[in-house]
This record gives sequence, structure tokens and C-alpha cells, in this order.
Amino acid sequence: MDITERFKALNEVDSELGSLLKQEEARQSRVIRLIPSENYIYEPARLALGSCFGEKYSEGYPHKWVKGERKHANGRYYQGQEFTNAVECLARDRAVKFFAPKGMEENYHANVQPLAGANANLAVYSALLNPGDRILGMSLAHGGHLTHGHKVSVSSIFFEAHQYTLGENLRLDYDAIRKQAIEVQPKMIVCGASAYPRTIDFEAFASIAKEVGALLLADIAHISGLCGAGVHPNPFPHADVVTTTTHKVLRGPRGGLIVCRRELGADIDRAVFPGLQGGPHMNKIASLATTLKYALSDEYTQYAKNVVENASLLSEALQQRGFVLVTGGTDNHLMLIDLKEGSAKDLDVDGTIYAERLEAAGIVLNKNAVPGDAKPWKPTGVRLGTPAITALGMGPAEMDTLADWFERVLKDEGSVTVVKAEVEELMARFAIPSWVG
Ligand code: DSN
Repeated sequence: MDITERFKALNEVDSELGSLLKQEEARQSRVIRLIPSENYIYEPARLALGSCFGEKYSEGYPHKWVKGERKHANGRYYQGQEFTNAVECLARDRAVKFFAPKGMEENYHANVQPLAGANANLAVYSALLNPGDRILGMSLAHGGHLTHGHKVSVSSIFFEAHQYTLGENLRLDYDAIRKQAIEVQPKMIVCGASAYPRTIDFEAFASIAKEVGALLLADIAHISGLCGAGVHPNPFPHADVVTTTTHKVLRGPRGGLIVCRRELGADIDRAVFPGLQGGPHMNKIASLATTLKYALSDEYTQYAKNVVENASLLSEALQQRGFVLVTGGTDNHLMLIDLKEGSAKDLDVDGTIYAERLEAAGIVLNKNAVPGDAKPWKPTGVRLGTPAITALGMGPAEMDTLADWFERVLKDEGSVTVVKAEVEELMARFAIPSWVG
């Protein structure tokens, strides 16, 4: 039975869910996806997600740790693991190959079981820190992530979290971070971001971490695909541990991944299971394995280059139309429009209003705080990125059209209906794969 036939069978037994699936697929096919953390999953990875591996319980690992060394002995608690073991090893080996510096793969270990990026970070903290230890991470308001020590996250409830902010030019200020690290003496420094459009200097972070005797965690959830493909500097060999989600630029299933120096592997594994999680989602791990095979291909490297090229073109086209971007542009896949400045300055359109108006026109992104926002719940910026539109095959011409739509929707609310029709026309040329027929 092909996928469309399977959907019909589902729809026959549950037309309520069937209808929601159809409507969501139709919505996705009509709108332009610019949320920089979303993507179209690599098709074979989507197939693996719906496979029989989803029904297998596999607590444990395909190996045992004996005196810090991984031994090929059964480390599972349930029987029937011949093929799940092979799948997990495949995913792990490919993850190390994608992220480790060439020729140094033996020095690294991967754990492919975290259910999400936040869980991966928590696993790293619980593996390598004691409750109450100090961490130093990037402030959420300046582009960091909740799990880097934000006050509502367990990362600041279980640990003593200190936060660094951007410098005056809204870029990472390594001298200021160094001074703060010397003052705070953290046990771990966390670098990486959810809303930072510029290159991260992992070597500079590692030198600060070394000076204060801290471990360095690089959470590269947003840019991991770019790092592995060589389009952004790689955190290894500088970081001790790298975490990422697997569904952003990487184009895999939703989930988390940890890669670390080999000697930290036993502690990381124990923290993930049994420390924080039960049975891994083997369908997600199978899906990740095939995503990583794709990520290691020349085709993916070209995709990653195109993502950055499109982001750069889009940022130029927006600035030509008077938009002000945080830091004046981008080095990676995302950008932040500051609506307090430039052509948006006197229009009384904040991040929420603009994101909603763009959505009405079929352009989907997210409102976002920009550095300096006094009220984080009323952000004055929007965040957008090119991973998904690049996966559909869009290029320079579409970046220009997009910037044009951004300008029209900003300046003239009445243009929304016309732009929506134009967006639908464009999306009809870049059809998303249909599963509902
Ligand atoms: N929600 C993710 C993002 O959009 O960046 C971060 O967790």
C-alpha cells in the first residue's frame, strides 16, 4: 500500500483525524515557511518515522561501558534487539562522522537517544555537573535558549545560572564574556543560540573555558547542519560536548543528539538513560540514521550552502527596502528584523502585529525579542530564516519577491489579500510532498 492509500485507510476509520491531517497538509502547501527552526523533513526520514521500529522497546544501549570503554556486549534490558542495535550504531557512527573533525572520529562518542534538544542539554548538565554548580550561558533576550540558564528553566533552578549578553554592536563580545567568566568561575560555559545571525567563534569560547577551568558545551541546534557541512565553523575540536536538535537545518525527525569527547561518553549515556529517559524512540533513531546519511552527501552540502546564500540575498533585499536587521545582516540561515528602526519605525507595527499580518498573507515566521526590548512579552522584532524555502528549491528570484511582499504587507495592510493570492501562486510551483493525495 503506498502512502496515499494508507492515508485513505486511516481516514476511513477516523475521518475526524483524517480531516485535520488534510487541512494541515493543505495549510502547509499554501504558506511560505520562514520559521528558521522548521524545515521539510527529508522524505526517506519521514518514511522511517512511520516504520515498525516505533513499536520496539529498547531501554539501554547496543553496548556496555566497562571501565570507561564501550564493549560490544548486550546493554539492553529487553530481548529482540538484533536490528535496533544495528540501527542505533548506524545513527551513532554517522553522527560522529558528520560532526567530528576528519580523521579524529575515534575520539568522539554520540548519543542519539535524547527525545528533544532541551532533554539533550539537561542530560549534559546532569552528566557533568552537580546540582548548584555554576553555568554561564547566553541570555534568552539576546538570542540564547531557555535551557541555557533562563530563570523559568530547570537549568537555572537546579544550577546556579549566570547569563552573558551581546556587546554594543549586538555581536558576541568575547572580551566581556571572558571577564564575566573570570568573575563567575562557572563549571560549564554554554555557547550557541536560537536567534543569533552571526558566526560563533567556538575557539574563542574554548579559550575562555580553558582559562577558567570550565567545560564547554556548544548547543548548535540551529546551525548543526551548517557546521557538519562545513558552511559554519565546527565546534569540534574546541568544545567538550555538542548538542543539537535534529529537525532544523539538518532536515531530520524531531529529536535531540549529543556528541562528546569519547571519555565523557559513559557519563553522558548514563545521564540520558537511565538518568532522564526510558525507552528510546527507535523509529526516530532510524529516521535520524538515514537523515545523517543524506547530511554526509554532496547534495546536502550544496543545500547547506544554498541556505546561507539565500539568507544573505534575502537580508540584502530586505535592507534595500529600508528594513533594519539586527547586526545589519546574517552569516547563517536566519535574520532578525528590528521594527523599531528603519522603514517600520513610525508605523506602530510591533512583532506580534507584523507576524499576524504576514500570516494572513500566507507568510509564516515568528515574533521575536530583539536586544534592547523592554517588554519581552511584547517583542518589537520578527525572526525568519531560509532552511525550509531552500529545501523546496527556492533561490535568488524568490528572495527578491519575498522582500517585496514584506515591504507591501508592512506599509499597506490592505495588500494582504493580494499578497496571499501571489504567495499561493508561488507555492503551487514549489509543491510540498503530499501524503493525503
Ligand atoms: N523552538 C526553537 C526555535 O524556534 O529556535 C528553539 O527551541
